[in-house]
Amino acid sequence: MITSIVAGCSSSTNPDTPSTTGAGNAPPVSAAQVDATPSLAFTPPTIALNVGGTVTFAFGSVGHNVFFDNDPAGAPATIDGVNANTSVQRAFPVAGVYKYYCHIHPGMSGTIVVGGGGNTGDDSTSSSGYNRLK
Ligand SMILES: [Cu+2]
Repeated sequence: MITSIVAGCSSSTNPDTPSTTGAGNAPPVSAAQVDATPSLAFTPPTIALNVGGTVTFAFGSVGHNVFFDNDPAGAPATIDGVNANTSVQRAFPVAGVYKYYCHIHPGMSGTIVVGGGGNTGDDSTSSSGYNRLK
Protein backbone atom coordinates (compact mmCIF):
# COMPACT_ATOMS: atom_id res chain seq x y z
CA MET A 1 0.00 0.00 0.00
CA ILE A 2 1.36 3.32 -0.98
CA THR A 3 -0.59 5.47 1.30
CA SER A 4 1.05 8.74 1.66
CA ILE A 5 3.81 10.50 -0.07
CA VAL A 6 2.02 13.67 0.59
CA ALA A 7 3.13 16.81 -1.05
CA GLY A 8 2.46 18.83 1.96
CA CYS A 9 5.43 20.82 3.02
CA SER A 10 7.87 21.40 0.28
CA SER A 11 11.00 23.41 0.25
CA SER A 12 9.71 24.94 -2.86
CA THR A 13 11.80 27.83 -3.91
CA ASN A 14 14.50 27.25 -6.44
CA PRO A 15 13.88 30.05 -8.87
CA ASP A 16 16.91 29.48 -11.03
CA THR A 17 16.70 25.79 -11.49
CA PRO A 18 16.07 24.91 -15.12
CA SER A 19 13.72 22.25 -14.02
CA THR A 20 10.97 20.85 -16.09
CA THR A 21 7.76 22.16 -14.65
CA GLY A 22 6.27 24.00 -11.82
CA ALA A 23 4.32 20.92 -11.07
CA GLY A 24 6.26 19.88 -8.07
CA ASN A 25 9.57 18.58 -7.06
CA ALA A 26 9.20 15.03 -8.17
CA PRO A 27 10.79 13.93 -11.43
CA PRO A 28 8.48 12.38 -13.97
CA VAL A 29 7.66 8.76 -13.47
CA SER A 30 6.36 6.07 -15.78
CA ALA A 31 3.67 4.86 -13.44
CA ALA A 32 1.84 6.67 -10.74
CA GLN A 33 -1.22 6.34 -8.61
CA VAL A 34 -3.82 8.91 -7.77
CA ASP A 35 -6.06 8.21 -4.83
CA ALA A 36 -9.58 9.48 -5.16
CA THR A 37 -10.27 9.84 -1.50
CA PRO A 38 -13.40 9.86 0.64
CA SER A 39 -12.50 13.40 1.59
CA LEU A 40 -13.23 14.47 -1.98
CA ALA A 41 -9.73 15.05 -3.20
CA PHE A 42 -7.34 13.57 -5.69
CA THR A 43 -4.08 12.79 -3.98
CA PRO A 44 -1.52 13.80 -4.99
CA PRO A 45 -3.19 16.65 -6.86
CA THR A 46 -0.43 16.87 -9.45
CA ILE A 47 1.50 14.12 -11.14
CA ALA A 48 4.50 14.45 -13.42
CA LEU A 49 4.47 11.59 -15.85
CA ASN A 50 6.72 10.41 -18.63
CA VAL A 51 5.24 10.27 -22.09
CA GLY A 52 3.56 6.92 -22.40
CA GLY A 53 3.22 6.59 -18.66
CA THR A 54 0.29 5.13 -16.84
CA VAL A 55 -1.77 6.48 -14.00
CA THR A 56 -3.84 4.26 -11.78
CA PHE A 57 -6.85 6.01 -10.35
CA ALA A 58 -7.63 4.29 -7.08
CA PHE A 59 -11.17 4.91 -5.91
CA GLY A 60 -11.97 4.47 -2.27
CA SER A 61 -15.22 4.08 -0.44
CA VAL A 62 -16.78 7.21 -1.87
CA GLY A 63 -17.63 7.15 -5.55
CA HIS A 64 -15.91 9.47 -7.99
CA ASN A 65 -15.29 9.83 -11.67
CA VAL A 66 -12.64 11.39 -13.87
CA PHE A 67 -13.36 13.71 -16.77
CA PHE A 68 -10.73 15.38 -18.88
CA ASP A 69 -12.54 18.60 -19.51
CA ASN A 70 -11.73 20.43 -22.69
CA ASP A 71 -10.84 17.03 -24.00
CA PRO A 72 -7.36 17.92 -25.14
CA ALA A 73 -5.81 15.89 -27.91
CA GLY A 74 -4.18 12.84 -26.48
CA ALA A 75 -6.28 12.79 -23.36
CA PRO A 76 -7.29 9.33 -22.26
CA ALA A 77 -10.86 8.19 -22.02
CA THR A 78 -13.14 9.46 -19.34
CA ILE A 79 -13.72 7.28 -16.33
CA ASP A 80 -17.45 7.67 -16.29
CA GLY A 81 -20.06 6.80 -13.74
CA VAL A 82 -19.60 6.38 -10.03
CA ASN A 83 -16.52 4.44 -9.15
CA ALA A 84 -15.88 3.17 -5.66
CA ASN A 85 -13.56 0.56 -4.29
CA THR A 86 -11.92 -0.05 -7.60
CA SER A 87 -8.93 1.00 -9.61
CA VAL A 88 -8.82 2.13 -13.21
CA GLN A 89 -5.72 2.70 -15.29
CA ARG A 90 -5.23 5.25 -18.00
CA ALA A 91 -2.24 5.73 -20.28
CA PHE A 92 -0.95 9.10 -21.44
CA PRO A 93 0.83 8.67 -24.76
CA VAL A 94 0.92 12.33 -25.70
CA ALA A 95 2.83 15.08 -23.95
CA GLY A 96 0.71 17.79 -22.47
CA VAL A 97 -1.00 19.06 -19.37
CA TYR A 98 -4.20 17.28 -18.54
CA LYS A 99 -6.55 18.65 -15.96
CA TYR A 100 -9.20 16.30 -14.77
CA TYR A 101 -12.32 16.72 -12.73
CA CYS A 102 -14.75 14.70 -10.74
CA HIS A 103 -18.17 15.65 -11.99
CA ILE A 104 -19.83 14.45 -8.85
CA HIS A 105 -17.97 16.78 -6.55
CA PRO A 106 -17.48 20.35 -7.76
CA GLY A 107 -13.99 21.55 -7.09
CA MET A 108 -12.49 18.11 -7.02
CA SER A 109 -9.78 18.12 -9.63
CA GLY A 110 -6.20 17.24 -10.38
CA THR A 111 -3.53 17.68 -12.99
CA ILE A 112 -1.30 15.31 -14.85
CA VAL A 113 1.72 16.80 -16.56
CA VAL A 114 3.03 14.47 -19.23
CA GLY A 115 6.45 14.87 -20.69
CA GLY A 116 7.60 17.72 -18.53
CA GLY A 117 5.31 20.20 -20.19
CA GLY A 118 7.89 21.62 -22.54
CA ASN A 119 10.24 18.86 -23.41
CA THR A 120 11.39 19.09 -26.97
CA GLY A 121 13.31 15.89 -26.78
CA ASP A 122 16.90 16.97 -27.18
CA ASP A 123 18.70 13.78 -27.73
CA SER A 124 17.15 11.64 -25.14
CA THR A 125 16.46 8.15 -26.19
CA SER A 126 12.97 7.66 -27.28
CA SER A 127 11.65 4.74 -25.39
CA SER A 128 11.36 5.31 -21.73
CA GLY A 129 11.52 9.03 -21.53
CA TYR A 130 14.12 8.97 -18.86
CA ASN A 131 16.13 12.08 -18.98
CA ARG A 132 19.17 11.89 -16.92
CA LEU A 133 18.95 14.09 -13.92
CA LYS A 134 21.83 16.47 -13.81
CU1 LIG B 1 -15.66 12.96 -6.56
